[in-house]
Formats: sequence, structure tokens, C-alpha cells
Amino acid sequence: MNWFEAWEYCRSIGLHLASIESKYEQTFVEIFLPRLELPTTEAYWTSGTDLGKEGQFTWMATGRSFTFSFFRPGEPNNRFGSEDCIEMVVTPGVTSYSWNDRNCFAKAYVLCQQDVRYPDKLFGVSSS
Ligand SMILES: [Ca+2]
Ligand SMILES: [Ca+2]
Repeated sequence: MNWFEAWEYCRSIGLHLASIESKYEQTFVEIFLPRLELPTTEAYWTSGTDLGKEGQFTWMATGRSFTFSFFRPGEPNNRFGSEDCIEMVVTPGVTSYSWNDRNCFAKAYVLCQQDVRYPDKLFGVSSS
């Protein structure tokens, strides 16, 4: 799914696209995702985006701007001037589940979370 489809999908099942707002939540996802035994090279959409204003990243699901981040080296780079949505990437040789800004219409897996109001967010994944 692209980022917009991912957003709609999570809402359609009563969830939200994931927001990773702390090292705790990052670590939680890093432990959770491998247990699903999905492909070892994959990307997962989060609710992070700078669609509203270039360079100012916000978690759309919570409305909060980034205070914690886990970008890969060299990211976010807004490549081709058209990368506005944040994915978590699993690639051999690079820190797993590190973040990249990517074109919002690219296809990725979807990382949903249960409820943005609680600090202990529950996460789930749908394949692209
Ligand atoms: Ca951007
Ligand atoms: Ca990028």
C-alpha cells in the first residue's frame, strides 16, 4: 500500500498508522516485528510526514512533531524533492528499523497501532 492507502487501511480497522515517539516505542517495534517472520528486506509505513511543511516532520496520528528520531545515516534527504513520508526500513547491513523519508506513493508494508492516547501503544502489521 502507499502511505495514503496505509492511513485509510489502519483507520478502516479501527487503528492508526504508527507513531514512534520514543526510544521505548522504537525498541518495542524492533522486538515485535521480527517475531512476525516477514521478509528480511522490507519497509513499513509510519504516520510520520513532512507533507504539511517541508523539513518539519510530524506524527499525523498524534499531531505531535518529532522529539525522538531514528533516521538512517544521510536521511531524511527528501530525494528528488519528493520524499515526505516516513518508513521504517529493514535492510541487511544497515541498522534495522531505522527511518527513511520516501515518496508517499511508494509501496510498503503498513504498521498500525491500536490507540494513540496511551503511551503503551499496541502495534500490528499488514502486508503491502
Ligand atoms: Ca520532505
Ligand atoms: Ca530518503
